Amino acid sequence: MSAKADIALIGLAVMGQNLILNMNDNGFVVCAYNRTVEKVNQFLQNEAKGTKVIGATSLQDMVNKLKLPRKVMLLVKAGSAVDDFIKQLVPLLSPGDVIIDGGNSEYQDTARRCDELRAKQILYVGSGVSGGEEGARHGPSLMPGGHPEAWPLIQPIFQSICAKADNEPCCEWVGEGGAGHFVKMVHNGIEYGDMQLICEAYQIMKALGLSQTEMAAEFEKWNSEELDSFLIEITRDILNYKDDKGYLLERIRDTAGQKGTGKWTAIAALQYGVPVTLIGEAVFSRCLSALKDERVAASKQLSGPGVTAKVDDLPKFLNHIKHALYCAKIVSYAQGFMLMREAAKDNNWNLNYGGIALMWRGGCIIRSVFLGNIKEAYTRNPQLSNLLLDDFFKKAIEVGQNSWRQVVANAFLWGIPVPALSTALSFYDGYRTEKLPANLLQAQRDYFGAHTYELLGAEGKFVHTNWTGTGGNVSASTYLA
Ligand code: 2AM
Repeated sequence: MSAKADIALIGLAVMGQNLILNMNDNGFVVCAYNRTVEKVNQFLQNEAKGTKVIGATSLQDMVNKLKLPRKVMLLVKAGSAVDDFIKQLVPLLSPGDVIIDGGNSEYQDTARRCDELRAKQILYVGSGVSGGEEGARHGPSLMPGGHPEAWPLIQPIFQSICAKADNEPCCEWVGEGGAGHFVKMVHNGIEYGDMQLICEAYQIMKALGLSQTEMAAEFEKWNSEELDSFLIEITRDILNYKDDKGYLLERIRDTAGQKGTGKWTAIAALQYGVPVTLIGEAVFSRCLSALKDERVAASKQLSGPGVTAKVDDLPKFLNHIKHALYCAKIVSYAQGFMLMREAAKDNNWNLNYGGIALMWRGGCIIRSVFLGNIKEAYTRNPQLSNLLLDDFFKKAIEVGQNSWRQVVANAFLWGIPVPALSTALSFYDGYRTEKLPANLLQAQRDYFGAHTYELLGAEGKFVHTNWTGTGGNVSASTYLA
């Protein structure tokens, strides 16, 4: 039989199946394969019935059915499953063939695999795929990176199946090595931040005594304004959702799960030394929520301010909450882009920040009108050093910052936790502060550890002071604190 498939896809869980059907809808012939081979036939006889999808009974069979250069996409569990398949595939492939990992792999794993396969002349791609099952089926956001020679080979397929925003594909080449998976990781971190901010807004509204219907109406309104986004929209629907026992939301246990990509973003932020504080707080908030039993016990022992949340003008305060959420969201994205910028420097990636905003504009979980504004900011100035310095966002914070301060200050006085809203405000105030108290910090470090400091006006020259007269004049050059 002559080779006829445009691409093979390994991994027939929901995401894999939906991507195959999406490729099929777009006119590509896909060869499906799975570790548990029975699933191939099940898929062909059910979900893929009546399509052009073909199946393979073994990896060799799959490879034989592929047009040259071969393209094989993996949608299997991140980790050793990816390495196992690569190991089995390499002897069956030829130089110039492409392997794509569409799972949630760690970007350093992708960088390593890309290097290892480059040596074997296999073009490796690690691609972020976002949008959940729906996105995979009807148009995900795709963030491919890896061996650049693979891009022209997979571009027609990727840019056909992806989401479109303002008629442009939400898929562009991200960069070398692990760039695609890094950008996907930051996307997921930002998703954690967006969700946490919405949860804090909900918590404040609840404390103010709003009913779920009233909250849903508020989210509905926000969704027609600058916060127009998938996450605001689903929050409205969740608030409105009732089953036979009434509203479901209040019956859901308040302990958040996580699969790790938010944590990876926070770890990367610490490693690169970038203050991605909001995502960090979002991850820690999930950790705190998971301590349900401890919280229940503590709630009986630890006192709060003993006041009830109350405002004179509720509609006005709800508008404050909206502005607070919007301003904090601007900070969160500014921080995420700061992280990508630093990682790009370190890894020699030439990241296109406007292109990344466009990739996230549609198809994925954080899709929003806001990302269109970010895209425009980078179109106005591709060298923009920080989103906060773009005129559009500068203005938005000017308009919203008093509201933001009202919400954070009141939440603190009422004893309502707002870790993401408040850390964003502290970051904003820190970022715009010309002189931070780090002069004292440097003095302390020099006092106890002779770590030296620079004098204003003599930067680059490190000096030590014998603060007590007994510590000596020798500076520490190796010990770090
Ligand atoms: P399976 O159907 O044979 O379990 C999501 O779990 C997908 O990843 C499934 O297609 C699953 O295959 C595959 N998968 C999970 N762990 C795997 C492993 N260690 N090796 C190969 N495939 C794996």
